[in-house]
Amino acid sequence: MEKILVIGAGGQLGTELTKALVNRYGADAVIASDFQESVRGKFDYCSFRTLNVMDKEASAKLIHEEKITQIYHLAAILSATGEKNPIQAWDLNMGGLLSVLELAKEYKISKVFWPSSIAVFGPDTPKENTPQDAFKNPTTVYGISKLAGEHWCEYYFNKYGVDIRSLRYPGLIGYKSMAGGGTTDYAVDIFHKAVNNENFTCFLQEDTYLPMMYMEDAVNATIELMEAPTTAIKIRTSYNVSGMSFSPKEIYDCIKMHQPDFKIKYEPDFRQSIADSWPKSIDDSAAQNDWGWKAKFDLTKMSAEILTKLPAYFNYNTK
Ligand code: AKB
Repeated sequence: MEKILVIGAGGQLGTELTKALVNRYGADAVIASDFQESVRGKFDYCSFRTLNVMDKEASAKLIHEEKITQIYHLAAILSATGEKNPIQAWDLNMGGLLSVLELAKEYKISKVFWPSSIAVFGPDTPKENTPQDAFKNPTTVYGISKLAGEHWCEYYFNKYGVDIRSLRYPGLIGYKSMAGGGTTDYAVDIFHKAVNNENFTCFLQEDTYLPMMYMEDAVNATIELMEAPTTAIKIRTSYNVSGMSFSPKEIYDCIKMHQPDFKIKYEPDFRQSIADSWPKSIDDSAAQNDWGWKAKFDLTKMSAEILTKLPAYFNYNTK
């Protein structure tokens, strides 16, 4: 039987991916883990273990005792938070990955998933329809760690046969978690402000286009990649995946159609230069061709769904 360990399960992606894995493989097949004990309550439907991925001994013990066969390693410090403490971001993002790769080799883990990001690209990357193999000169410590991580993943596949698979996520937008310190996270926050009838101050300029993806698409992409036959996986660094692209003005206009009184103002800060260094849209033809990827949500469909479901999920009183 497969036994799946999700590391960093309490974050934005982990919260939804863990649930999807349990729905698919059953509660007995999944262990959620996070270094924060406080997220335990999110996982009343499966086992939860407190785990700091930097503690290699504790990770090894858990993998050994629970006979783990697959790992989804999601723990990371995102772009904006990473710029406030670059060394800490590097230590966690690189140290965590290297520890998981070593353990995967040692314990013969059958499959590992590790998220990369559009942050691997930089100011000299073509901005429109950014190709899979485009030039990469990341300017954030997060992007540098993701680019190095992609090469480590490929190295462990080539050298040790570790079946590690990865996606370069765009900004992920869901309604089940608060924003997590990313540059794209304004597009998570904006919904919370809108449903609470508060004004929104956006830290990016109104015309800043970025690639984004609804969480349901991100979860599906992840599971589809992990279930694809090994022979279909031609890229062992990380796959470009595309969902939608929009600017702050466009998402605001979309929300305003549902909430006509909603107000926004723009106060760009240090995150503007991070956003400016990233692509505006992504070419994901390799993912489409190799394992059949196709996103289902556009901005309109995503916004309607979030505005409907968010208030009840967070128990907001939105009279
Ligand atoms: C971030 O903004 O840092 C992340 C990402 C694009 O990887 N959402």
